[in-house]
Amino acid sequence: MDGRWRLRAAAAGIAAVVLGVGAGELAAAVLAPASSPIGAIGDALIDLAPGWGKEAAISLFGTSDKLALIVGIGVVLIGIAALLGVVEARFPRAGALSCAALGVVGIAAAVSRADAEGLAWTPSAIAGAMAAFAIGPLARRSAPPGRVAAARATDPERRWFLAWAGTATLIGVASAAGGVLLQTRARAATATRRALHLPAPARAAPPVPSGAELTVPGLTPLVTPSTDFYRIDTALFVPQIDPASWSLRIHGLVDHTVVLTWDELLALPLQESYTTLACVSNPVGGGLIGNAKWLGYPIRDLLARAAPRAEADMVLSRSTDGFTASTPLEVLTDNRDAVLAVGMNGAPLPPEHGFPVRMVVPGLYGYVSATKWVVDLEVTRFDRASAYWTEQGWSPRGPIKLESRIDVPRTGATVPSGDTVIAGVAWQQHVGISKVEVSVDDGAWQDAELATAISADTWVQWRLPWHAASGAHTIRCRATNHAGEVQTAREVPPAPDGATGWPHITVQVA
Ligand SMILES: Nc1nc2c(c(=O)[nH]1)N[C@H]1C(S)=C(S)[C@@H](COP(=O)(O)O)O[C@H]1N2
Ligand SMILES: [Mo]
Repeated sequence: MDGRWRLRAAAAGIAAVVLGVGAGELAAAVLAPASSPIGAIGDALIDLAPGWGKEAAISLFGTSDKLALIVGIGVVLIGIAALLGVVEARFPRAGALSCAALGVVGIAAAVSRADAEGLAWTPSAIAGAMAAFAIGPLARRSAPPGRVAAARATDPERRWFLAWAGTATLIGVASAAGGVLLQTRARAATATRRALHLPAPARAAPPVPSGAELTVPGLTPLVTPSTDFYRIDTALFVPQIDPASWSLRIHGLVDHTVVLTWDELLALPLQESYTTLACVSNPVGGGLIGNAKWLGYPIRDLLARAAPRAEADMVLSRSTDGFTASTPLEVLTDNRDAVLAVGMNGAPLPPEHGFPVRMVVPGLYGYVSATKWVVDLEVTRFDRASAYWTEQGWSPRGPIKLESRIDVPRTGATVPSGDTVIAGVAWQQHVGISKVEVSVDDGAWQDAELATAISADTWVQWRLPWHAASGAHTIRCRATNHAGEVQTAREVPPAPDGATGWPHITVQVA
C-alpha cells in the first residue's frame, strides 16, 4: 500500500495544475483572450524555436503543427505536474512554489508578445496562484510513509483524496474547455473589429474650441481616452457580436416595423458629436462619468421611418444579452444628438463599450438610455413596459442631475503652501453649465474661471487660483446651470434617480 503514495501524489499534482490551467483559460476568455496560459507558452515556443525546428515540425505534422504543439505542451505540463505533486508530498511548499514559478513563466510568455493586452499577465497569474493554492492540501493527503504520521493517508482519507482530486481535475478540464471556446469567439470578434474601417462622418464634430481644455496638472482630460472610460454593465462576459450578423429591429407602436443591418447603418450619413455619459450610481465626487466623441446615426431619423403612433411615449431598447433601458420617446425625437453609435473617439466601439452598436443620448443617465450591444427598439408606453433597473426600484426616467467635482488638489493630498490652483469639472448634460463657485473653509463663494464648453451636452472644466496657507482646509464647489439653478447642497444617495450634494475635499497645506 505504501508504495502507492507516489501515484496519489502525482495525481494530486496533476489535479492542481489542471485546475489552475482551467481557471487561467477561463480568466483569459474574460480578461485577455489573446493571453491564454497555454496559448502564450505555445506562442513563445514558436518564437524561440530555431528555424530548422519549425520546419521539422511542419514537415512532421503538416497543418496540424499547432495542434501538435499544444498537445505537446499539455503532455509536458502533465509530466511536470505529476513530479510537482510528488515534490509537494515530500517537501511541503516546494511544489506550491514551483507551481507559482510555472505561473511566472506563463506571465513572462504572455507579456512579451508584441500585441499583449494590458491584462495579459492575469490569466497565467490566476493559473499559477490557483495551482499553488490547490497542490498543498491535495498532496498532503498522499504524504509518503514515514513522514509525520498524522499526515498519512488512512483509508477513509484516501477516498476523500480521490473525490477531491477527481473533482478538481474535472472542474479544471471543464473550465479549460469553456475558456477555450469563449476565447475563440472573442478573438474572432476582435479580429473583425480590428480590420474594420468606419466611414468618414457626413457631418464631422466641430473642432474642440480652443480654451476648452485647461492646462492644470491632475485635471481630468476633457475627452476621456476609450481605455480609461468607466465601464458599467451587467455582462459577466462581454457579448461578442459579428457585425455581419447584427441587425436592429424597431417595432411596437409604429406604423412600419423597420429592420436595419450593419451595412445599411454604415451606408447612412453618420454624424460625430461629443457627449458626456454618466452613471446614475456615481456618488458625489465619483468617477463614473466620461466624455467621448461618438460617431453614429440620429435615432430620431430611424424612428421617423418607423413612424411611432400618437399614444407611444417610450422606447424600450434591448441589448443582445437581455439588458433593457426605457428612454422617453420625446428625448429621442427632439433635436438633440441621440445616436445609434458605431464609433468612439475615432475607432469602432470597444467590445466592452458596446461593439458593434450602442445608444448614446445626451442628458440621460446610462441606465435609461445608453444601451450597449443594442439589437431591438420597442416603441411602447411607460405604463405598459419597464426596463431592467426600473424593476430593481430605480426611477423609470433618469435625467442627469446638476453636479460638479473637484479633481485638483486630490482629496487627502498634502499641498505646499503658496500659490496653487483648485480645478475640476461640472456637468448637466443638455442643459449646460454657466457658473462654478468654490468655497474654502466655509468662506464666501468665489467664482471659478469656467473653460469654454464643447457643448451643453458635455462636461466643462473650471479652475480657481488659490493662495494656500498652512493648515488643514476643506474645499467645496457648486455649479449653476444655464437655467439659473444652483446645484443643491441636499445630500441624497444614488438610488433611485441620482446622487446630489456639494462635493468637498480636505487637504493639508504644509
Ligand atoms: N447592454 C447593456 N448596456 C448598458 C448597460 C448594461 O448593463 N448592459 N449599463 C448601462 C449603464 S448603467 C451605464 S452607466 C452605461 C455605461 O456605459 P459604458 O460602460 O460604455 O461607460 O451603459 C449602459 N448600457
Ligand atoms: Mo449606470
